[in-house]
Amino acid sequence: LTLGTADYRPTEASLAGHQAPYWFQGAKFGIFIHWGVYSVPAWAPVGTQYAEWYWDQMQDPSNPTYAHHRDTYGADFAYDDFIPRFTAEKFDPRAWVELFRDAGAQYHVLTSKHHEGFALWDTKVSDRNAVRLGPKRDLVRELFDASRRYAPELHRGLYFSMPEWFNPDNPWMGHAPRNPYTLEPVPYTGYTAGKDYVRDYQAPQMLELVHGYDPEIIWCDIGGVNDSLHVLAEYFNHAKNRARPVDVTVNNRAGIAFHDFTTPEYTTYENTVVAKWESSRGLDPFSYGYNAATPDDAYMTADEVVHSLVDIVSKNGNFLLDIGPRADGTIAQVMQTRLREVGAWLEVNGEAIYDTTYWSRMAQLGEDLRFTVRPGEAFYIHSLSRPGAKVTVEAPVPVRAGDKVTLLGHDRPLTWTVGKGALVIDVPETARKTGQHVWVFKVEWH
Ligand code: FUL
Repeated sequence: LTLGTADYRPTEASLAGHQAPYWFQGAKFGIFIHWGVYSVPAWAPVGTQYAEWYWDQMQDPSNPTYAHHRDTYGADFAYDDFIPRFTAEKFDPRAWVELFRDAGAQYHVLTSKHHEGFALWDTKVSDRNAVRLGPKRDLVRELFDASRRYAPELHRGLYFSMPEWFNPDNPWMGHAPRNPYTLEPVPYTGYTAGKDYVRDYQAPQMLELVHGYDPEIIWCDIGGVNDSLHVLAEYFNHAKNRARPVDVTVNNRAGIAFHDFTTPEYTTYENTVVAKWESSRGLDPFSYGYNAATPDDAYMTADEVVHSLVDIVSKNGNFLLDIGPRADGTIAQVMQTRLREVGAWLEVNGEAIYDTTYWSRMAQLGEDLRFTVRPGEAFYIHSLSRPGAKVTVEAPVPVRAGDKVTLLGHDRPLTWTVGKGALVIDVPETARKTGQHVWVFKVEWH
């Protein structure tokens, strides 16, 4: 006897029955990883986006990358000549997933293939991949295996670029690669031209990921030509019809109208948006991929990360924070330190973040206060600045006589009053002196 819901069909109407699952709603914080051949040159002019766009930018004589490449590597050095230098020789997937877990993240999303078209998994439809070339390892498989084994509480996702800039078969956005200085054609290493881009290449690759790696998130990028109605119906059916069904999700960049969540990039929404959303950005102020030219002190501080996280969560968003590992698989110390600092804050304050929901007001306007709710249990007041002797939340506030008010990280209940519906919490000096990044007051409903 088989019980279960009907399969999804490849139509917008059928897919519209799918929503971002509860775990994704509650997860709030994930780690994005941009890793590929671009991690070898690892360069963009500081102050401009994005280092993973190196190949595109080196084609453009008006971009500093054009001269940088010629001066550093020579005019005959093709982008694909970086592939053998993408070694992953120090890639320690266990250390990666333990770092993500220590950061307090609930999921990770790795670039399975970026616009450069180099697949990090063992794709059968092209030799342009990390098993045949470069590392000679299935990097997606290794990360997912380590994640399941050493950090099983994390959810696993994969980014996938729908187009490839220089795929000769890509009818949209693609054109065969050329030497930028001579405009002579250069090979698209590992790839055999003459395929139907969507039917014989893009859709089969996405289905290889679905069936071979069981990602819980597919994070498509750019959209454009696609067979996403079929691919996503198959993705959802595969996930729900497994012996142990999984709840999976997809973003809004698959090239069709249907999506589970939207994806503001290096920005957030101004107010609460009830339809699920996820904001992403790098720890690097201008890049997802590693930019070796970025000085350590330019990276986001833990203060900035925690403030962003709290602000985003108060408006119903998730925060997908990106790091760019080096070509050898190591993660710069500054990135590790920031992630661990964020994790230390979440260790104390995570109950005000994970599995919470937004309140009727996301913020107290003009003040550094943000709000979250744990339905039926507690109301949280996040102060983005170090509190003074009193914290005042304007009326109406969901607090009644007998409720307990505390500052997370401090054991002692705080005294409070309600006057004209506004809540005034007395913050003792000991509480004011400790803590960092964001101070969270908890109103525990009785
Ligand atoms: C963008 C890409 O072009 C960027 O390189 C990055 O991957 C970002 C998440 O999505 O559209």
